Amino acid sequence: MAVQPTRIGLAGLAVMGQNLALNIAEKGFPISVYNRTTSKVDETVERAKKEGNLPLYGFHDPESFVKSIQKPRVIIMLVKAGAPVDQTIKTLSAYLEKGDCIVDGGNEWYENTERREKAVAENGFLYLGMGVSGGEEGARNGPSMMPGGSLEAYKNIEDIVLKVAAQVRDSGPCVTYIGKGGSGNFVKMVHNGIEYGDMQLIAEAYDVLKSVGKLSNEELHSVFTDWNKGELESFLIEITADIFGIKDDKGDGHLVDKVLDKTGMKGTGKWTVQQAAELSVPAPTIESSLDARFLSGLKDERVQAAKVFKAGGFGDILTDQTVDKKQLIDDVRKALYASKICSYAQGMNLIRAKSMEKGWGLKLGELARIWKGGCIIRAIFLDRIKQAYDRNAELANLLVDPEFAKEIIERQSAWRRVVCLAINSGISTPGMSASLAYFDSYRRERLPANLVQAQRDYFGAHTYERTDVEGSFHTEWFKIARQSKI
Ligand code: NBP
Repeated sequence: MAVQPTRIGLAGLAVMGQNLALNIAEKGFPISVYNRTTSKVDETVERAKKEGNLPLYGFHDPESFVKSIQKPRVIIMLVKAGAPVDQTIKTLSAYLEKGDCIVDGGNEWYENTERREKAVAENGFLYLGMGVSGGEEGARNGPSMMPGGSLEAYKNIEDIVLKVAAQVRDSGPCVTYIGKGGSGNFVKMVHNGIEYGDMQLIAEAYDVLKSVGKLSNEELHSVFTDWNKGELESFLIEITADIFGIKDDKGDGHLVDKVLDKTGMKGTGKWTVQQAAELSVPAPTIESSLDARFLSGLKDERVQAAKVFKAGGFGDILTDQTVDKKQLIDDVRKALYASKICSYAQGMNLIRAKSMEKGWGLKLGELARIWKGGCIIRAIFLDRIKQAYDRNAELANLLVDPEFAKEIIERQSAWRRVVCLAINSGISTPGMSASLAYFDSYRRERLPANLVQAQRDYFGAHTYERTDVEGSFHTEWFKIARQSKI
């Protein structure tokens, strides 16, 4: 029990809540904690003692929890998104007072945050939707945080989040006030969509190197370790290198080979793709990474399909050509980097489109800055994105930033070689192929869309525009085509 009122409260002590509460306490902010199931309160208090007698105080009932916090109160909720958030708000609201702030730190759908911000305002409470990235480790030692909603609420928590967030040399704490309404949740959602893209592209690089290049796990460990020293340096490349180094403790060989090829997901990637479609923003790399997860889920069907095609003489890999390993490793690195540029270009453009629709005024360069540390997509590459938007905040697409354009041109031959090799070998590289198609479509002045538009006008009188004369035109295609045959 705290003698003095605590500075802040946190409700929801599962993986994220427990670790974030300890992080806040460690930074010197006395914190009250509460969880529906009280054993988690005791567990957290125990950890706070063990981890250095941190100023963390546990409460088993919501009333004493809320009343232990200094006014205006700030309470972070870290419970499962959806109904549990509504329930927690209801429970806490009974004891809150005008001017108190509720902060949802979960992966919430942005419209739920906007609805709740309005609803709690009726009682005089302020509301923030704050995406938190970095998983368990990030929450404990410094996450990237994306708070959006009431600016006044942000001001009440700013001193805390600036200290609790990951700190990156030369670019500061990985947190900033994102913008109004549900913008913090929206940005966190797209961050997760980009994360899906990154993971898929890395998995494809692995598949090509392993299945076509015949690299062993030891070789893969050393390739990814090496890649993590250059332009691909990032958390995801680093953990991938670690994974290839881990032996199976239940048998021979490496653990990665025993892991079932079936990916789980919680929904933020799907929301990102739905939003891209809603806003007519092309996001093929992120979409292909979601489809790849869906296809991975069809494990039983894939096992049956493999049997059907094996019986028809189709092996797993369609070529046994020997490749120059050194050249392949270099090509795959370049293909991965170029594809990554496309994926981030899509994510950033999706955020910009939403920002324009909602009038959020989001600063894309600032987002790249706060993703540089603490979060799952943290990478040296984000510095280049920040610089691109610093050079030109209105940049239509990262692909046309002069630095990125140069990098893509330098890598495009290698990128095409990898995609062709994969196609000829029967290895699917949906992320790399979709990225290349995105690049090849975006850079072309004229696409075959003229024919699609002519077809639309032919069967549906949808009209078309011309390249040489202003206006809207319709042609009786059928009549003319048939008459000319008579
Ligand atoms: P979970 O998403 O697994 O949620 C568990 C917490 O929700 C527990 O504290 C649980 O209380 C509480 N809860 C539930 Br379930 N139903 C409740 C209800 N009706 N009323 C009150 N509390 C309820 O926890 P998490 O993995 O720590 O994630 C928290 C949030 O952070 C989620 O939105 C998640 O998407 C997001 N996030 C997670 C990660 C990660 O790596 N795990 C990373 C980034 C963001 P109980 O103990 O009484 O059941």
